[in-house]
Amino acid sequence: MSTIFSKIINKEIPADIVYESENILAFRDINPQAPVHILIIPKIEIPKVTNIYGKEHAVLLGEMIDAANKLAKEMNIADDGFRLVFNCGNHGGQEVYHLHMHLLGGRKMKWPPG
Ligand code: DGP
Repeated sequence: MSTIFSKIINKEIPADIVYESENILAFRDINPQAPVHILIIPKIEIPKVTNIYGKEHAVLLGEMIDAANKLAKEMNIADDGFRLVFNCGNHGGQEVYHLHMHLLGGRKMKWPPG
């Protein structure tokens, strides 16, 4: 089932897009939890982590990590470090069922997460 992120991919609703390629899109989270909070998503509709199959999606996931590294450098958070997060399902705190990787940085993160 399509989500609000499909509308962002199709440019039907606005988003602060910071990176786009044929396969992925990255835009600023509407409710940022850190000075830098970007969502990196595949353009194809994969609901959540449990729908990822290594052989099929390995290149796509690699591209998402490449984008995170590129954006982290651009936003000057690469040296201090950052956090990449996939929330999966109810206990994982997932709200939008279109796969997305959170890139969080610009402050010291706590562990364990809440
Ligand atoms: P998660 O809880 O992992 O499913 O995170 C979903 C994130 O998506 C949440 O941090 C808020 C963000 N979000 C939800 N709707 C929109 C939207 O319409 N635009 C943007 N930019 N972010 C959104």
